[in-house]
Amino acid sequence: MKIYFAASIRGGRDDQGLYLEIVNLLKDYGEVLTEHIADVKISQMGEMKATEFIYERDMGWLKESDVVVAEVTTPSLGVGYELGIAETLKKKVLCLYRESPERSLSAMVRGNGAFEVVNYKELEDLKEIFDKFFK
Ligand code: 6IA
Repeated sequence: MKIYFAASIRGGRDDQGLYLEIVNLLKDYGEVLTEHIADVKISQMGEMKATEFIYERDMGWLKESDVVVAEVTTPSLGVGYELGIAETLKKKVLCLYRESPERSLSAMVRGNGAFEVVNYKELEDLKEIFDKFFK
């Protein structure tokens, strides 16, 4: 099972520690192609490689993946783009969102029947969510 994990980079890195924990959990279900998303060395400025290289590499991994898991709490243009491509490629998609009174998930994600969108509160909730999704 090849898993494409998508999460915010330029959109903001406040949840980087959580991304690391999610990647570690996902490794119980398959190979995570995009492990670098959780890398503490990738700041909000992103990975220090040519943007064209990153785009081509990430799109290659997206095509190769069996499923896409996206942490969508921090809004990110890149994640939104990847989700649109994943839908076109007919990938199975799980979006993870932490609800809070001061924000609301985009209707393009929440309202899209092609995605499974799940609210969660903390890391401990994810095992059950993943067990169901990967079953
Ligand atoms: O718009 P964002 O940067 O928040 O988009 C994040 C999403 O796009 C992630 O799910 C990644 O798969 C992908 N992505 C965007 N930028 C990068 C990156 N470096 N390295 C790896 N994946 C990326 C940023 C650019 C750098 C040349 C400064």
